[in-house]
Amino acid sequence: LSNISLTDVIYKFVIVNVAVLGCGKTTTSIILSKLLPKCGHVQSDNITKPVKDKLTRMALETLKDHDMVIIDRGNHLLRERKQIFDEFEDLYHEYLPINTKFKFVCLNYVSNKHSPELWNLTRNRIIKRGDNHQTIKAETQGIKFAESIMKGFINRFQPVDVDHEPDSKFNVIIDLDVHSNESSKSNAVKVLNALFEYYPEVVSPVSDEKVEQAFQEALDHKPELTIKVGKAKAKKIKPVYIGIRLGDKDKARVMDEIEQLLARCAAKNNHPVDMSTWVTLKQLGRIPMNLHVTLAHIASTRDKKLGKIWNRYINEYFSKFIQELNKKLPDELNGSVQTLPNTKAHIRLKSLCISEKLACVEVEIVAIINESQSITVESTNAYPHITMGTVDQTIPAVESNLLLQELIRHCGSSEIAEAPDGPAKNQISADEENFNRKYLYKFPPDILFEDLN
Ligand code: DGI
Repeated sequence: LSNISLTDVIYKFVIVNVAVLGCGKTTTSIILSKLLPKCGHVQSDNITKPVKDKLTRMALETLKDHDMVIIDRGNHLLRERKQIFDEFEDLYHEYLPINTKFKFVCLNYVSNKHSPELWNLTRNRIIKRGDNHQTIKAETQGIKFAESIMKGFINRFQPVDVDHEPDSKFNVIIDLDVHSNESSKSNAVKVLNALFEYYPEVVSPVSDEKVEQAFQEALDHKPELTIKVGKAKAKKIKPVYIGIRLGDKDKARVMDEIEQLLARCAAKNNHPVDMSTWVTLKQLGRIPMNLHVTLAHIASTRDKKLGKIWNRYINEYFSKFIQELNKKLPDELNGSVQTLPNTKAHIRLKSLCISEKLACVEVEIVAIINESQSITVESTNAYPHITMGTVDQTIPAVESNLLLQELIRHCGSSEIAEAPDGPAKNQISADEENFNRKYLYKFPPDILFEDLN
């Protein structure tokens, strides 16, 4: 290394796009690679999986006989930009002389990701492009599908931030516009002018005719590689849980029943009634907006026996409904609660269980009624329940199971708790240390909630 003087340094130029779909990255990249004789173009869309560091390796390979390379990928995330810098540093010596240095040029396509103009222009382009793309087939997969992919990119987009790494590592940032119908041509011209200004030794001026010709040729471009996709093959929805939902009125009624139960027990005055958790939950607004009884949770598929219960709900009872859901867009369904048609459930309140951490109501699922099939009541939870809330967000609702297990096992069975409407005697006996802050109060036997979704 010591033999290499500064004048021996070889500079290579790496042009990095930062954009969302339809900005004209590929079109602009093609124009530039046509007009800059020593400029190569590598495209992430042409890489089949696994991707790993292939794009950087292709760029480095290209730089063996080019001065410049355009990395044609969206790079809409800081992580992707950082990856480029890191990989160049780690890998370049496998391809290029050790005295190579890089000038990183950023083509910044997006100044405001919320701009309606940007959305309209890019959306129209992607629709018009139809299936003429390696992976996004707007025609076969449908406009909605293409839109959902585009929105995903826009939502995740992290703007160029010159003051912080990784973007502070760019040597030059060229701000581009996606406003006009000929944006790719005007953007290519902007890039050529900026490169000429910064690096006149490597870039020469280009005539308008040549730009126009390259633009027209770029618009005619058809991708070489095409990855076959089925119609909206994409993602399938994955239910997270199946449960019985309590509506707003049912929620108010459960809360009222709890208040009454606690008041009755307090009035008896022969057992301690600890209101603190219940009061805390109410004061801190920790009672979930929507209450439910979980019938089956996907986490239970880890267990062979419980997994069978999950499978019966998903693949047997409700499989048709889930198939119907799969016809909708995955993004629309993400995080949503869907109501099964023609299906109602009846439940009965059994006991209120309270610890310092949470409150839950143990329930009996009396029946699940479906118009066209009989459904066996079963739950992946040993003790079906409604979690009424945990005192802080670090305590997951799933802890209800532990409390119920502990309390009910301690009593032997929830059915034989001592006081029918008072706290189970066992909870305040032997194991005082552990149990004096955990209570089980039995509801009267006739509190039914019918026709729940
Ligand atoms: O997803 P990108 O690589 O960012 O976008 P692209 O270059 O593939 O462009 C998307 C579509 O829009 C493609 O069919 C070409 C077309 N297009 C790109 N730039 C322009 C353009 N069409 C017109 N009329 N004018 C442009 O400047």
